[in-house]
Amino acid sequence: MTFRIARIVLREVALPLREPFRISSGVTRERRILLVELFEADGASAWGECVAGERPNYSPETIDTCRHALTEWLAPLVLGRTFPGAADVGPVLDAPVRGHRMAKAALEMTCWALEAELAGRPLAAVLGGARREIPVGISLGIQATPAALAEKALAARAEGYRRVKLKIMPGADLAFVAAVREVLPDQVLSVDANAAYRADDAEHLAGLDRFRLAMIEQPLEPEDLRRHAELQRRLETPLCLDESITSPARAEDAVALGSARIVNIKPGRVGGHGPARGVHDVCAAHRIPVWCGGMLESGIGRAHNVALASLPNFSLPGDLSPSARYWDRDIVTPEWTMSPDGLVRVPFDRPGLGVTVDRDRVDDLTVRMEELAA
Ligand code: NPG
Repeated sequence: MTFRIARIVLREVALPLREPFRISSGVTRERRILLVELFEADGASAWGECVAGERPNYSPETIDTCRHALTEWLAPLVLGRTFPGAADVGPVLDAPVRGHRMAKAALEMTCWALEAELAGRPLAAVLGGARREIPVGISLGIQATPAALAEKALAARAEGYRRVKLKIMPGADLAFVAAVREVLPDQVLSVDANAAYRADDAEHLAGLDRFRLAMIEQPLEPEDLRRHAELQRRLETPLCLDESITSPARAEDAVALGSARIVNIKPGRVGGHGPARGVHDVCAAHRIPVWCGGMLESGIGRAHNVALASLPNFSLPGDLSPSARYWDRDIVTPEWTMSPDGLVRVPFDRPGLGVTVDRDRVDDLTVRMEELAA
């Protein structure tokens, strides 16, 4: 089923988080989110979302670099053009533009939603997924004290989360993890450093082995696969890579070097659903389990992530918390929810994203809008 892209609307919305979210490199209080709406020549439309944040503390890209890349370089490559399918969009963006994966992903993922919409099929099915329910993990930001973190972790367990991930950084690690492990002796726990450590912290990080963590995520710099491999050889706990994995080829390198035993896939980080499936397949071929990360997305980005996470090798709980964890009110209906036993349902009973975008709410939250036409 071919489609021709006639119009692209880029909007920035500002969504206040219910609670500030602190990672090793900074805190997010309000999510400035870039939304993409694509219009097909015959009138069909679809939504997508860019995961880039306000500052370059997670990746070099930001919401502003993404808006620039989309308007100046990426949108002109697709506007007025007819595509045989969404899988053909990524290569068209990659040929003349290096990097800018988050900007590309916003556009590429929206094309998948459009394809699903036009075919009248759920996005999850179009991507090749089959899982009806995905186990959900929560990611807890860095708290002021170990006791405060332990309290949050207990509440998360009571809500049913299947895995509790703790953000760590030098000065907020061993004592914090110890406090949580003490109150939750049997819970699946993991930690995420967002690249806050250096190779010579290996001895210190080995101190985490005693907490029986499911994984230590992204301890070192994203570029540094070799030192992750050296660190993995010193630790019992599996390493998981997030920021480091930017493409299927990087995933292959990481596996070949032994840099990770688990991979976090965020389609918005790797350039879209096409490359995300590529990373998934590389990992599946090497028996490396994957899970779907989150970037404090609105319900639109969450719909894309949930659909992707229905693929077979997503065998570990994803950062797919329900809408109410982040927002007083989401921009989609129905909002994303989690069952009492920690599962999110994949909307296989509805075409496209499986949720409806609340246009009035989006309009209310829009702080900037741009329309690009062929
Ligand atoms: O539940 O969506 C969520 C947040 C999951 O911890 C989470 N995201 O490093 O994976 C990450 C982290 C993050 C959040 C990174 C915000 C950057 C900004």
